[in-house]
Amino acid sequence: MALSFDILTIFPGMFPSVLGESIVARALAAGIVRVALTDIRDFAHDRHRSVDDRPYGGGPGMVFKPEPVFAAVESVLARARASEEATRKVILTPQGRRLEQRDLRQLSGASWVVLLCGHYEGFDERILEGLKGGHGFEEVSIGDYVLSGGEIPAMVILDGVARLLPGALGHPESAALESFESGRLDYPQYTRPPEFRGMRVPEVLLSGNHQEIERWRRDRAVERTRERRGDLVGPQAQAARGRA
Ligand code: 6GU
Repeated sequence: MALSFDILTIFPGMFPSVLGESIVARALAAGIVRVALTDIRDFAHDRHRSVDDRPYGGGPGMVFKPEPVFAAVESVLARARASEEATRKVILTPQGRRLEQRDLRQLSGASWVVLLCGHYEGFDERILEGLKGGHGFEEVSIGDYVLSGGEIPAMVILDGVARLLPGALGHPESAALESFESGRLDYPQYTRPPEFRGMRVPEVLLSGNHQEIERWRRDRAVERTRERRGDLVGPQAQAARGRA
């Protein structure tokens, strides 16, 4: 069954390039994924179509106003596409819980995913309270850095979820074998030629001995995970994966 995304944004024009290339485009063309964009500004009914205003208490930047955001969200939710259990509603802000591969995996099992993109200095807190309390939204961040809006994070989720859907990748097993699904980083990959600027492909990969190759790959993956990402190794990381 297809997964429908509804994306609410004040910058719908940012999306066509991502929707038009690579895996996401293929998934759309194959009918595995559907994407509907809603321009929050279409729900601003004052003379200037304003979606933002200055923060109470002063300070820099602008804040999303409650009325247009609620009107846009409620308009989208009124087109209920799936049962509540099969629906995930996500607000994208840097204050959210940090997205991980297991979240993408879970989202890929939904039938309907609603993504609300923040912008400016953020949402009026009553939007977050109302959407989390009343409509079952969760607040998600894609990492500990600040972007100018939730659009690129929404594209990150779209891409990361689309490629997990059956039929989206050339090789169905590719998704299961790679970094993070296994709790490890990928092993190093090589292709032809066997020697490039004096650097040789490791002999074992040319040996044809599949057992040896598998062992070499596992060892290299474990080694680089330990070296680069100590946070993915050890009892705490194991326990976290168990909860996934
Ligand atoms: Cl979801 N939004 C913004 N604006 N910045 C971010 C983010 C989201 N996740 C990480 N940085």
